[in-house]
This record gives sequence, structure tokens and C-alpha cells, in this order.
Amino acid sequence: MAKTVFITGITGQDGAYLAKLLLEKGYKVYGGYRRLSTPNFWRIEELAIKDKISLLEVDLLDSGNLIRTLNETKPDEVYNLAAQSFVAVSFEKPVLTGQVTALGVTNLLEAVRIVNTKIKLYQASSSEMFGKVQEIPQKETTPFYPRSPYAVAKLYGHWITINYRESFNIFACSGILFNHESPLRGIEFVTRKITDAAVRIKTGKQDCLEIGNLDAKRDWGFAGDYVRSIWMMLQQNKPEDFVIATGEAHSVREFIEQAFQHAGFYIEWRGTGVDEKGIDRKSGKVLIKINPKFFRPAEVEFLCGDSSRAREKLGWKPEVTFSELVQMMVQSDLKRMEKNNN
Ligand code: NDP
Ligand code: GDR
Repeated sequence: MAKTVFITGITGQDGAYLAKLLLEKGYKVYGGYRRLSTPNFWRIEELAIKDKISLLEVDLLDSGNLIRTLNETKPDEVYNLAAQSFVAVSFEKPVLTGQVTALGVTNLLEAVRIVNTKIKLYQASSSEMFGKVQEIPQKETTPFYPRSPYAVAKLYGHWITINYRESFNIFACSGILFNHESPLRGIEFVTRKITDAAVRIKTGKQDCLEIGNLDAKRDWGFAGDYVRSIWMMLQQNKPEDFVIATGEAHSVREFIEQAFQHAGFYIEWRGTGVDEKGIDRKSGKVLIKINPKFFRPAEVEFLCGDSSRAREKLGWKPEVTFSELVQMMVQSDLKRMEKNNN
């Protein structure tokens, strides 16, 4: 019989890719979205799956709403992808971030505990929990050192998931996913901000890109590859936590250089610190400027994961390389620009 799944955060990047994957696998998919004055379904529309998903208004902050949702949908698997997921905003809205990204997980776990402890649950943990890294590369046993209210909230979500697994025998897994990007990435995150700007500058719609810390390094993978891993985690015989990463770290600077190259610009760097600028070699124009407003009160300088456990036990590996990812994102933004002319 076809399995049923309930996904929180269906309007986000991972929600869209995961729903597509599970529909292809024959699941009946319920997707939870927050009520907004203007619906935010562009990702599931872009993947042409909106009509195949049963969409439900669900908020992680409302426990009764979650209990009723699980009672009505009777899922075999629940994927908790909803969160206040933007690290920079978490410094401005630390309480809201804690309510949604931390306590929201407990609300959902309680709903599982009350409705049916046989439901399998996935919790979206994050490499941000490693923060000021205590070991290179980071793996499941690396000690955590969160550096933002977001990361602190995710750490709570991570441990409460483990606690419910140990206390109530719930099949709950936590995936410690490193950064994963795609053409569906939110524009506020650095990769999509860069690819969107490169295309806008190329088409004369923007003068330059204002950016924060150029030297932060991340282990960037492709979201399509990463949602495969989270489904695999729930198909195991016993619940376990996994690090998911490519094992390669690249800087924001490198991401800019490659993205701008795909848009036809060769960036040369001049100056230092906040005065550093990225200049187009051909025209001499300044295309990249530093704006300290994009610096974080506490930064995560370097993340690079070791996903050996997932590769061995799940048989997972990433398919898309860093260069392919950058190219895919620029090309998709170019296409969007041509289509919408904006
Ligand atoms: P997005 O920011 O794209 O999506 C987050 C989703 O959460 C959106 O659908 C958002 O709804 C929803 N949401 C926010 N608040 C609530 C709430 N109170 N109740 C219900 N839904 C809510 O994130 P991603 O898809 O990139 O990430 C998915 C999950 O994985 C997140 O938990 C994120 O923290 C985590 N993660 C992501 C990584 C990445 O690199 N992408 C890496 C590691 C972890 P709306 O559209 O209305 O805002
Ligand atoms: P991150 O992603 O904080 O790693 O969290 P983000 O793309 O926001 O930042 C990555 C790095 O780039 C630096 N940076 C900038 N970031 C943004 N957004 N805007 C800028 O202008 C800019 N300039 C430099 C940042 O300082 C940082 O070092 C993402 C989210 O998806 C989380 O939800 C997830 O848990 C982690 O990835 C893994």
C-alpha cells in the first residue's frame, strides 16, 4: 500500500524537492504551509507538483493544530523541515527563532507521541550546530559549538529529537545537513544572492553586489542530492543520526568568482578589509563591494563535513559538484530573468 507522508515547510527549498522525490516514489504527500496574506507556492509551482500535494495550513507554534493534522492525515513518515532558517535574522529575532526552530520541534514530537508513536520522524538539524568548529572535518561525533540563536535553537531541536527517541522509543532521526543550495534557494542566502546579482548585473538591472564576509567557507552541496539522503534515513531498520556533506569547502569569494564568470565577468580583487572591491577585468567597473551590514555578530568561518557514515550505511553520495551547482544556479536565474523580464 502507498505510504503517506506529512512534510512541514512545504513552501521552502527542501520541502519542494522532497515532495517531488516522494511523489515519484508513489507516496501520498501532505504538505504543511503557514498562512500568509499572499500564498508562497512558487517553488512547488516551478517543480509542477502543486496540484499533486494535499496542502494544509499548519503552524509549528500551534500544538493542537499539529495533533489534529496528524490525526487527520495518518502519516507513516513526518519530515520536519519548517524553521526560521535564516541565521542572520536569528540575531534580530532570537525569541521567535527559539519558538519555531527549537520549541516547534517539541510541539511536533509531542503530537507524534500523542497520536501514534509508530510514525517515523525526520528532524532537519544543521551543520551550523558545529559553529566554531572543534574538529576538521566535522562528523557525527564532533562536539557542537553553536554561534547564533539559530544554531542554538537547532541544537535544542537535535537533542529533543534524540531524547524522544530514547524516552518514548519513537523512530526519530536527525540529519545534520551541511549547506545545500539550488535554483530554488531563498534569495536571502548568500549563494542565490550572488547568482541573482550576477545575472541582474549582466542584464543591466543592478549595478553591483553588496556582500559581507568574503572569506567564510562552506561545504556547499545540491539540495536535490540532500533530500535523497533524508528519505534514506527513515528507511533504515533503526533510527540514527547522519552528517550529510560533500567533504569540500569553498569560500564566498570563490562562489562569486565562478558565478560571475558564468555571467561573463572576470573578477579581480583590489584593496583589503571593508575597502576590498571586486572589479570586472574587462570594463574596470566595480561589481562587488563590502557592506558591513552583512557581517554577523558572531560568524561561522569554516565548515566542512565528513559524511562517511551516510556513505557507508545509507549508500548515499552527492552527484552534483560545486562547479556544476554554481553553473546550474546562474543558468536558472538567467532563464528566469528572460522569462519574467525582471
Ligand atoms: P527554507 O527557509 O527554504 O524553508 C523553511 C520553511 O519553514 C518554509 O516553508 C517556511 O514557511 C516554514 N516555516 C517557517 N516558520 C514556520 C512556522 N512557524 N510554522 C510552519 N512553517 C514554518 O529552508 P530550507 O528548505 O533550506 O531548509 C529546510 C530545513 O532544513 C530548515 O529547518 C533549515 O533550518 C534546515 N537546514 C537547511 C539547510 C540548507 O542548507 N538549506 C542545511 C541544514 C539544515 P514560509 O515559506 O511561509 O516562510
Ligand atoms: P548559512 O547560509 O548562514 O551558512 O546558513 P548563508 O548563505 O546565509 O551564509 C553563508 C555564509 O556567507 C556569508 N555571507 C553572507 N551571507 C548572506 N546571507 N548574505 C551576504 O550578503 C553574505 N556575505 C557573506 C555569511 O556570513 C556566512 O558565513 C544556511 C541556512 O540554510 C541554514 O538554515 C542552514 O542550517 C545552514 O546553511 C547549514
